[in-house]
Amino acid sequence: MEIRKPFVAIIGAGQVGATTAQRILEKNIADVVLFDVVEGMPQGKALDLMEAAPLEGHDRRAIGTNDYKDLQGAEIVVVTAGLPRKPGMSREDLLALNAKIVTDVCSNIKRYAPESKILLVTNPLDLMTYLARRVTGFPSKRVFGMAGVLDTARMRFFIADRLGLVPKDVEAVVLGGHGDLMVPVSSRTKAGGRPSKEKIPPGELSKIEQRTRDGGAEIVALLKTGSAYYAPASSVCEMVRCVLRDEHKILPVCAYAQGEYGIKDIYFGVPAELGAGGVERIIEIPLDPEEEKGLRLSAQKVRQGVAELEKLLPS
Ligand code: TXD
Repeated sequence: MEIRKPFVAIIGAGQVGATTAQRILEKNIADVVLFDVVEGMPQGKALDLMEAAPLEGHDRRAIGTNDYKDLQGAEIVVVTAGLPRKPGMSREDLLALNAKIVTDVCSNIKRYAPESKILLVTNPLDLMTYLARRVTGFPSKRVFGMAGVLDTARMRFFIADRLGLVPKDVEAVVLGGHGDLMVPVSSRTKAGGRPSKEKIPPGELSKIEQRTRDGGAEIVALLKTGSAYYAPASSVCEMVRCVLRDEHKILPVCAYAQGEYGIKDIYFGVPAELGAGGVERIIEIPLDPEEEKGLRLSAQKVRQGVAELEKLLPS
């Protein structure tokens, strides 16, 4: 089967990778190349997805592969390869293991898809996105990560659930590193067009903030054998669509900060415009002093992580 351009390549055909492929195909966004190191598995999943096409009514194509050559011509490469967390593990515990995998994957992206944009998903997210840029040397706007869209969706759902609203009618912003110090920007959340603060008492709102920070761990503790993938896949799909359709939508993106919010030279969750070029622009929104403080702390933690990561890498 011939894949048609523009297509998306997904590296890692596990839970997040395969579910992302399903969403991209069934929403009719693009053709998909699904890559994994496990022989037969991406081919099997791609074929299974294609056999759903007559029922789902889409005309997209997917192939599975163990050969990096099939990345040639990809418009955007989504990297989900790596290990997920087990109960009790932090995202940072995955650093050394996933750094090796992401280094290998990104060297191959550089070789076979040098013009592509790279969307990182593998944890620890901010550090793996930094690593992807370092390994490929791609311009920073072409390398970015998914976390804030997911964390924001979680917060939106929790607020909607509390107020009995339709989740899509709740707006929220979650910024910072994708870890325990992420910053739910409650001053910016809106439910049914009104600030959430008007509808939810402060104590309850801060519980929702904490549940958002713990959102990944809550699912890991329930599943016991892996981490979340339905909402992560929806989040990746949203970002991929913005790029392929050059939407310039503003989303929380793990992007390379170059002085915005007083943060420099690290990958970090900030509001950004996503378009055909990748991260077209980082947007600075007003924050209240507590949120600014939280953002600085979160940036410090990411910076420490980058220092740890650098120790593992050849200079
Ligand atoms: O918000 C976010 N960014 C995240 C991140 C949300 C959810 C999951 N998040 C992270 O994504 C998670 O912590 C993991 O680091 C990755 C992938 O999670 P997933 O749940 O999809 O893990 P799986 O099901 O174990 O799939 C990983 C696949 C698996 O099929 C392996 O065979 C494959 O990665 N793998 C590789 N593929 C290509 N190349 C190499 N070297 C490789 N090594 C493993």
